Amino acid sequence: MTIHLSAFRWVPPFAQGHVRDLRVRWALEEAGLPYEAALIGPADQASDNYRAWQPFGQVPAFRDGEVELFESGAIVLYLSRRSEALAPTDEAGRARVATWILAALNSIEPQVGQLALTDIFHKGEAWTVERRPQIVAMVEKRLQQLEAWLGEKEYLEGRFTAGDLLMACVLREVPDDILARYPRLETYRARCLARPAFRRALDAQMQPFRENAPAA
Ligand SMILES: N[C@@H](CCC(=O)N[C@@H](CS)C(=O)NCC(=O)O)C(=O)O
Repeated sequence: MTIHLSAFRWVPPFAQGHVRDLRVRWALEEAGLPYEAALIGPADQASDNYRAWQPFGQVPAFRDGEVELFESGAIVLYLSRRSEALAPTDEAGRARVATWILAALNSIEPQVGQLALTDIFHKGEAWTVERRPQIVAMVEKRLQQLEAWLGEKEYLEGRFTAGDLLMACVLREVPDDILARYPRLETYRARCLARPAFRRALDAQMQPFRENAPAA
């Protein structure tokens, strides 16, 4: 049965390459699973039909004939149990991958997301000028801890897993000047993002944006 993944037909340039279907596209590419993108726009997002698939009207949503899922983390976790490219096959190894998926989304992304919010949507506003140093300190604390865990390893559990995939997606949103203070993490992020599967996923997300760009 064909895998369908929802994605936006078009988003403004600042969001292009950063929409969360990218995480799932990347996982599918690593796993070698073909899929079709179900491209949607604002009217679809608000429709009952789409809300039955993704209750919040967001992307991504996923179906493969066996399951219907939303939440990029849940989808990547599901895929990690179907492909050795994304996780070891033993229960202990799978549990470690789930741990890192949740660590990326629960322990690192909230801080990184706050920083992105202040820098992208509220840049220069008085309250962000005051608050930003505290947010940066929170982000840096987590980066320091993550770097200590990574040590000399190439990936969080030694080999590449879906945990690295999500961690790299989260680290992608950390401003370069901040990540540069953590050279091992900087190299780790670059190593993950250099994977051919990531490049293919990114290109696949960008293609409809190129095709559907509004006329100038
Ligand atoms: N926790 C959700 C977040 C999904 C999400 O925030 N999607 C964004 C695009 S990256 C979206 O659809 N935004 C439009 C909206 O919220 O209406 C996930 O990881 O799947």
